[in-house]
Amino acid sequence: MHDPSFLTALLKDAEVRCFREFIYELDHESQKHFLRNDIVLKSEAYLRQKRQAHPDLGDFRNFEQFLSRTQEMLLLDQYAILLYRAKVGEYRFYRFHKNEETVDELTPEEFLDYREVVAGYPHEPVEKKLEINFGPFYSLGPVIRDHRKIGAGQRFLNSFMAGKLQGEWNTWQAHLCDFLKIHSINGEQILVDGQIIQNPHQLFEALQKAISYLEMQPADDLIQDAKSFLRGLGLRDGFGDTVGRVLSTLQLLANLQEEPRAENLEAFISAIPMVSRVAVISPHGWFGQENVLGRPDTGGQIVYILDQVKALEKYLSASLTASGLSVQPKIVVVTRLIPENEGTTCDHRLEKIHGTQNCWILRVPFKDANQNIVPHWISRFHVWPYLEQFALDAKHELLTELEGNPDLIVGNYSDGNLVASLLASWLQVIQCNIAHALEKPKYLFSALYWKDLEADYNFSLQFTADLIAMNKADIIISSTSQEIAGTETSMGQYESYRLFSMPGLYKVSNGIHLHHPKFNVVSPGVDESLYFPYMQTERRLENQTREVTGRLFAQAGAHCYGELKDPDKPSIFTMARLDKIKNLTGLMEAFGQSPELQERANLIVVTRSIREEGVVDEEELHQLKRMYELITQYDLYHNIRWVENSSRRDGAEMYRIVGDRGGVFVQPALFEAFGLTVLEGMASGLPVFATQFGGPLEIIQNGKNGFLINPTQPDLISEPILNFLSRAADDASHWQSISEAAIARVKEAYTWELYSDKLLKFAKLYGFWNYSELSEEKKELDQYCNLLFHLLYKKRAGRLLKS
Ligand code: UDP
Ligand code: LCN
Repeated sequence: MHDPSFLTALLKDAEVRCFREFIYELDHESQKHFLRNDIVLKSEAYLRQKRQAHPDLGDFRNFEQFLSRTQEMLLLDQYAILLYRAKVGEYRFYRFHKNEETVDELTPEEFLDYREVVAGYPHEPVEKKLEINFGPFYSLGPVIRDHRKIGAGQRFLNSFMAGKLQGEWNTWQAHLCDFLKIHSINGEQILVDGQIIQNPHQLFEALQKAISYLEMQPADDLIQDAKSFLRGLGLRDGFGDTVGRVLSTLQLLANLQEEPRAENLEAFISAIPMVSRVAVISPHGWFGQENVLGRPDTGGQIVYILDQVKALEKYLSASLTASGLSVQPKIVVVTRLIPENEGTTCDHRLEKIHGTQNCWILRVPFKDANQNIVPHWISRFHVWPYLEQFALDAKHELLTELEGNPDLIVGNYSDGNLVASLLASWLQVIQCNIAHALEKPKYLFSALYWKDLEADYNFSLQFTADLIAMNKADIIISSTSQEIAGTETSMGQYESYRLFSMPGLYKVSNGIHLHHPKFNVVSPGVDESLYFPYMQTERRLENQTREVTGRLFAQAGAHCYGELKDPDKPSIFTMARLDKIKNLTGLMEAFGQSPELQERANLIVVTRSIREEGVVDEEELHQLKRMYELITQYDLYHNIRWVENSSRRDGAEMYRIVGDRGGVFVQPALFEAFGLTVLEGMASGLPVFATQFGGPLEIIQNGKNGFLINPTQPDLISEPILNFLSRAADDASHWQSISEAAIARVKEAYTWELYSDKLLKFAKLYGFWNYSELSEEKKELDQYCNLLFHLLYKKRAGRLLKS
């Protein structure tokens, strides 16, 4: 398409000229590939200069908006190539001719080609490239058309299936009737007895008789006495524990036959028991409970899973009891057994999860090519060759522990999701994926420069595993909606798998279908027994407060660094692992460069280790050294404290102690997929300053219950904190109102109870859909994924496996 008016439609005349000037300016930089943050910051600087020269410049809103929607810009001799975000989950690709001032629209493939050329790869004809395209497998299924509803899979499926139950009565009512016959718990048939009830009409008859009978009984009576009558009609256990509950569930089912509505379907599916055994997969390991917080980038995952299983068990126990079944749910977390345990329980086969009745960590070792157990910890970037055998071994162990198939398999992170895919295929069980953090969008240009990064990161394997697992998954739980399809101006984490190329390996033209109802936003919560508001003093332990206060502000020794000259100032508190992406060094630098901020506050940094000998990871080690350099460079020894901690209980008290003293929490990550510490800080009542890149953008409503910061430049971090602390010093109610709003935000939107309710409803609903409609389409998709796994993934992974 040749469209000279494209820019003029979007920009005013003066703005078109500025756009050209801006490109002219960028042309003088050595860089040829710009990403959005760079584009936005540079265009702001350009406009500032321009305004200085021309104070009457006028309104440039369109220009700013246009560039803030430009996600990437490639500069070639004649062209500027733009990746332009048209709306959530949708891109356009434009080629701007520098001299002619005209614009063409490019195909996505053409854009990928230009990107490879700018990155220095020789042009490879499209015919020679391996293309991966999942598009055709989704052509028949339902699609969420409205981009605002992406990630609301459960709501969509409810309406979709209620419509089917109404519109295709015969077929879908038969599906529903048959679906209710296939469930059993501990080998015992529940819900509908297929020997007695063969079709929807017979089911309706039975329901009418049962309802009439139960209506005459006292609602509070246990269902026990009515059981034999119901069984005679073909209605077995699982509809409720009391007469009132059974009556209400049977009425819901009868309503579903008479007037199928989405609310009825949701309420009915929620009431019936379909899940009692769950397998949670997190292979990477270093998974424990005491002083084991994972290794780089799996800390939050472990915290999430431990809280998740506790909440799921509680929810399942209550709902199984309410449905009249005396069954104890069982949840098994499958992870890696690591013989070199460094004093932890990581070499124990089985470990009960604290605070639960029947949840376990089951550890299965990795094996090498000779089937020998691998003894040492392995970074998450190098686990790939071990996963198939791990899945096979885990399958046997899991079946023994659960005495049968799980009802649901939940994968975590790329490795866990791949293993969950294999297990779900082998056992024919519903698979749920949780990404936690997709590495692809986290590491800039990780696909484009995969070859340079391969030795350290093995992204070719990780991204292939991601593609397989996310397409095979029945349901995908995301923590925020931007994780799926991004925002008006930024790309979603799953979205980044839709179109990309790994030069010399393959090109993905359609890697993930964001509009599929498999996506559902189910945000995690915080453990309310650990993270509660600082002012709830009656719940706090005096001796813990004293001990942790000493550790944070005064104690000397090998586990702390820095000597505060004025410990009574408010604290700027941060806590994270020392990964580069967490950008603790960025915060230290911002603090170092701002004498005003040092005047107002102390900086308190908490990490797992502050000594080189405690660190196994190269990246972490580098960050650790950089922290010491910065402290020296900016002479911060008397303004900072850097403290070790690996206890969650003490970590929780730290937030509260900072709250006591009018401090704030800062999460300065360059990118954060979700950010549990943001929730923890807010739940404790701290005003939180968190990165605008990733999940916090959705957790925090900027200025209302916290603040979003751009962590890419020191002054962009320090200024908003300084402004807030200055205002709070003059007006204590400002601090107070943000603190209260933060607590309220977590309470209303981020609880594990809400999480369990949403996840289990969705899994059950999906189970019904899967049973009724999906099988053929899914089988084809599974076959395609199998091919990718066996022909692409295993071949590459095999090379890494030393015998
Ligand atoms: N954490 C901790 N001590 C540390 C660093 C982190 O207890 O030194 C905990 C923190 O409280 C949170 C989790 O580890 O519960 C980190 O989760 P988050 O989602 O913030 O980041 P991730 O580490 O998963 O990237
Ligand atoms: C991994 C991350 O990087 C965090 O952003 C998440 O909060 C954590 O996992 C839990 O999902």
